[in-house]
Amino acid sequence: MKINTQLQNGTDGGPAEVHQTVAAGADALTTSQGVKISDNQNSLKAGVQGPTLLEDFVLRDKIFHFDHERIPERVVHARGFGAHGTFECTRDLSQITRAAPFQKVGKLTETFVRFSTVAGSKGSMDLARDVRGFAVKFYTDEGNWDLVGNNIPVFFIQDAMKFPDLVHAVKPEPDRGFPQAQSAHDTFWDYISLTPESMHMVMWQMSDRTIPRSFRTMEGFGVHTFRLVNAAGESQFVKFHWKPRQGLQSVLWDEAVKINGADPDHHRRDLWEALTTGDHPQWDLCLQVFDQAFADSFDFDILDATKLIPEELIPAEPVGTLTLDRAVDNFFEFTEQVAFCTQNVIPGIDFSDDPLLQGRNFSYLDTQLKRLGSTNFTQLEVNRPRGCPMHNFQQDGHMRKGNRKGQVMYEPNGFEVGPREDPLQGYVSYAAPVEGAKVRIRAESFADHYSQARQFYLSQTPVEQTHLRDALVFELSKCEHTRIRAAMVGHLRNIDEDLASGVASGLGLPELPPPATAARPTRQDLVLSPALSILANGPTSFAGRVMGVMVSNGFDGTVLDSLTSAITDAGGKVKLIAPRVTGALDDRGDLHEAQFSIPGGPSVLFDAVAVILGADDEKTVAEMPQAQTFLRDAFAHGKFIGHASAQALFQSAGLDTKIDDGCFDLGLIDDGDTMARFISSCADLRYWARRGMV
Ligand code: HDD
Repeated sequence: MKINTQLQNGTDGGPAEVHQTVAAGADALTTSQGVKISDNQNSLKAGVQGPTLLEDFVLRDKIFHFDHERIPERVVHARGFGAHGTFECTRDLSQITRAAPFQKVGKLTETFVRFSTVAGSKGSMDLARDVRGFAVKFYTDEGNWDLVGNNIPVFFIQDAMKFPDLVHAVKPEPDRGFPQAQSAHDTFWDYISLTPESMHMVMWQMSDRTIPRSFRTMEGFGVHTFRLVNAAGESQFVKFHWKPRQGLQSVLWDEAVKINGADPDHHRRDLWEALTTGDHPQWDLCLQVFDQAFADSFDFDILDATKLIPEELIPAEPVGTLTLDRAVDNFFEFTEQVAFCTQNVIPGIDFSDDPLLQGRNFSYLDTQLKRLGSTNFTQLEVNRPRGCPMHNFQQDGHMRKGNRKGQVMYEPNGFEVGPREDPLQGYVSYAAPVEGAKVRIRAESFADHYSQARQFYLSQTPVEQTHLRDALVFELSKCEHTRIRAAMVGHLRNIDEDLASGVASGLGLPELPPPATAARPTRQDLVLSPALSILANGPTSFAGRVMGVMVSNGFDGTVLDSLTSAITDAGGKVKLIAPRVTGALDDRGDLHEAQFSIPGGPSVLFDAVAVILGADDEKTVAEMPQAQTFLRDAFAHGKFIGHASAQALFQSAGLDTKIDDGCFDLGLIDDGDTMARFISSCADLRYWARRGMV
């Protein structure tokens, strides 16, 4: 397309402004009515300096549309990031479900995935300590199936009746309108302290699960027990898990706080870069399948969304792989307008009687109408079934397009027009027997609130337990009401006494409050579950990770070359940080363009770092406070650090006497071994010994 760019003056010789006018082959700019626009910079006025005229339909068309560009954000999970993907079946499940994606090994199903944070509004930051949404829409041959999950396998509450209260408690306090995207405030912890069923989820929420390194490094869970139903109408129960091939990884709280300032879009940028550079993230869909006999024998109720089934008890078996392979080309059209509904199921998948799931089934459709403004949101590209046709007699409504043609818009009709029911292929709800009186009651089998919370806490590594305790101290320290802090410690005493006393001491409580009243005593006999730890399920290589390398003029180019090729071989990326973003000259005179200036590229943005300074600039860089913070933070966060000609910076950062086995002198590259050891150590992500934790 050709465009003429001209500087034009106003008719009275007024200030010059840019006008880009149409040239041969280019499209002309038009109004929404298709009328070509001659001037897109100036409104129509009565006289050169006169008032703007009401008849200026070009101006009104443009501003009218602009004024209505915003739609209500999601009431929860407002901040999200979506991507297209493909699901490949790796195990034929036709014996246990007739669900279309699982009928044949190799079967591909298009998907759309949206990750999100729960509490913050659309413009909040990515690294809030929060649960992450993990919602997947499968465009199957038999209709759309939405698996609307989180990165945590349990939930705060057992009954949907409580959801609005929970959300009101965590959202900004209504009188002051803050805090944003935080659970660290009075109303949240007040509500939680009065909701013992939330204790298991609170353990997950205070763990590093809620500060993931990337969307790519977190698990996903369908949370509820669902049903699989086969062609013969037989049913089994199932729980859905997404396991990242990238391995699990989280950041430290201090990193999260700093990342939010340095790059509030850290997670979406990370996924965007992965998608647009061909580093497509993958998750295995794993199923825990079980029958009624297991459900009857299990220690807890499988309908209780505050409980999980340990993988050591029922293994999560891989049945397919999700690959996110395409970024959206318009955020609003896809990520914002995508409408997930838990009730979107397909033949072969059915609900259980989990009261949380039942309530969700009502909420999602309802909220989409509010948000998207019309029942016709199902016609949008991102929401319409893609793997199969949509045929029915629905018509009209706001923004409807593609109504059926002709006289007949109902069924049955004697004109033999239009689609009909299909008793053989159509969706049939599993005929689960139902009995009993109508009651508002919580089942006895939902009463144990502490045993799995304890099991989770004790299944964490010592490092993770410390983080969990510190998170509780941090959050409860933000509560102004001491009664809330004490009440929470009372609950913790039912989970683990050491945890409770650690938190009490971190909060400076004068004495341990009594344990909270518990409907059931905490079980001490649950077997620990290593599957619940992040650190025990980390990556096995540096693939998909980023090494931040600080360079300055005159640096050793061969060290950077060999570091870059070693990182690339390991499947990682290198990003350069230099005093100026234009880059730095190496000792051979070659310019290496940087991605960050030193003030704009703090070490919290990277998985590991290297500092390769040049004699020309070493002193200047060593004197830069941001360069010192770069190194000091990397060191404090337990990162592996490569270095060459960086003595002055280590000295000015106060680290010259602290160099340890997590630091590698890449100047010793001649032995070849240091670089190899550096790269393989980086796969461990952190040198925990430096933080006093092994
Ligand atoms: Fe929900 C959105 C996940 C309980 C009501 N929820 C929403 C999203 C995710 C979840 C991932 C964002 C979807 C997207 O990206 O568009 N929600 C969960 C999980 C839950 C859960 C895993 C518990 C197991 N939710 C839950 C309950 C209710 C809701 C109990 C109401 C009774 N959730 C909603 C909602 C939202 C929503 C209000 C807001 C925006 C939307 O649906 O589309 O309907």
